[in-house]
Amino acid sequence: MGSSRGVSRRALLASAPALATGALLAPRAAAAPAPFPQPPVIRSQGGVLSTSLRVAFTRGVLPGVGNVNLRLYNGHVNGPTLRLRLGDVLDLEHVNDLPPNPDQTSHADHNVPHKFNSINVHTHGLHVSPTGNADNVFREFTPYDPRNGLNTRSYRSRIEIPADHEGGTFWYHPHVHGAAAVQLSSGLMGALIVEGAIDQVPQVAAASDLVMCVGELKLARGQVPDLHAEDDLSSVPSTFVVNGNYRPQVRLRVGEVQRWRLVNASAFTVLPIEVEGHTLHQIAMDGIAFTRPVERERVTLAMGNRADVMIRAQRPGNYRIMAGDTLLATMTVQSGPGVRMDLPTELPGPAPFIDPAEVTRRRALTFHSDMDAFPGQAFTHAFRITGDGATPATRDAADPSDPTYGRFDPSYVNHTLRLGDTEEWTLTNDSASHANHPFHLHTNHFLVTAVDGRALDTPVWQDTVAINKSGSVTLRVRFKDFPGRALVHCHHLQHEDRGMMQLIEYVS
Ligand SMILES: [Cu+2]
Repeated sequence: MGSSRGVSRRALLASAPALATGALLAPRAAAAPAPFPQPPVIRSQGGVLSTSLRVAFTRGVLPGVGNVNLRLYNGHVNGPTLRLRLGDVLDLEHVNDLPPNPDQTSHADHNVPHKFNSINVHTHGLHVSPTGNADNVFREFTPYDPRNGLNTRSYRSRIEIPADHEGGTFWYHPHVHGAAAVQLSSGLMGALIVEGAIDQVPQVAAASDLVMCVGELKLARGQVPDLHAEDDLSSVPSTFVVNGNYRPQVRLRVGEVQRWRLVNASAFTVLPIEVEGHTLHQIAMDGIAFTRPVERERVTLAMGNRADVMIRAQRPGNYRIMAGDTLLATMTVQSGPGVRMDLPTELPGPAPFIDPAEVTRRRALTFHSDMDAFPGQAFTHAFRITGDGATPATRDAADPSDPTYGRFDPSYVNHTLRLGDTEEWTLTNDSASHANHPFHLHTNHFLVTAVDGRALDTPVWQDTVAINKSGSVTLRVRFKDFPGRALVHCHHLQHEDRGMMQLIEYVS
């Protein structure tokens, strides 16, 4: 198999048989001293990372939270960390051991949540092919179901990482339209690391390299409620976990510098992350290195965003790692002998620049939500993307007030994007009161040049960007080398599942 497991322990869910014998969690203190509980790490060997991700309901005790029964990768909240090098192949077997879908394979309205037991995989942020067996989110890995003649539960994906890919922090999760919010709320996510030039920077190489993948579980009596009728996951209480652990502790010595790979794997919540008494030195955003570190008191990550930050431990004590009012983890700076470690001053990231003269086409998209578009139906809200390329209404194509206007249609290509072109998109959130809508483009990073009408002093390469309430974002993007169909969507996954998504097609 060519994989190796990391040595550090983390909160493991006991499988059902283990639970029956009373064996739950190995206390973390009994393991080798680890700076922070990390998911198991699976590395590529000889240019290939080959492993199996099995998704099944797993019953057990999540320490600090209680009894749970969740759809999980390999029995853990938060899947393994996949660690690759430039030019490697990611060769995954996906085993779907979930029960058959009660609602079978189709649904009358595609934008009503459904098919919670079908999975697939999206390698969020990777610049790889979106077609075939690669980062193709239109595949559906159904569970074994004798009723529909599908007699397999094993699927493969093969994703080639280009040799000139950026080195950085990415992540993976299932991306079946209609099921994404339920499945991420159940703990189906994991970090994906591509090693690259940033890891060779001496001060970065000297620092402990820790994943902090923040998930938001939606638990009602230990389970994620399937959405039926008026059930709405937004109203289910949130339990935030870091690498699958509830409020874990990270330890540093005085003066120690660590590199943290922050991942917002929540389906619902923007995370303004800060550490009491400490400054964060951001070195990368969404897997792309900066050209030099940027000091921040707070790093705000929309759903899907990642930030690599470095932190230098100050005086001994306990410090809270917060996301707004939510305690995510604790940082303990140990008393005793300190160390002297340096922060980097220069980084190898690409210049944050696309010449506006390159832009050959402009598009304007509006993220629009209506609270009572479908009165009397199970799901009354409509989440749409209007403006250029909007999906015609299915009821009455000539009537833009038809509530089906602007919602995802898997058979309608909203935007044809020519490889080699450079475009400028303006994204608007026309709601003053409703949520922030994080925009995510598959396959290509974009350069955010303006937020809420103000040009950024230093534009930022991103693959996901928050569009604030009554706000806007301007971005420039070059469509590079991979033809095929892919998606743009809101990364509030309940909005995505209900239609705030568009089909794009990259063409040669
Ligand atoms: Cu949204």
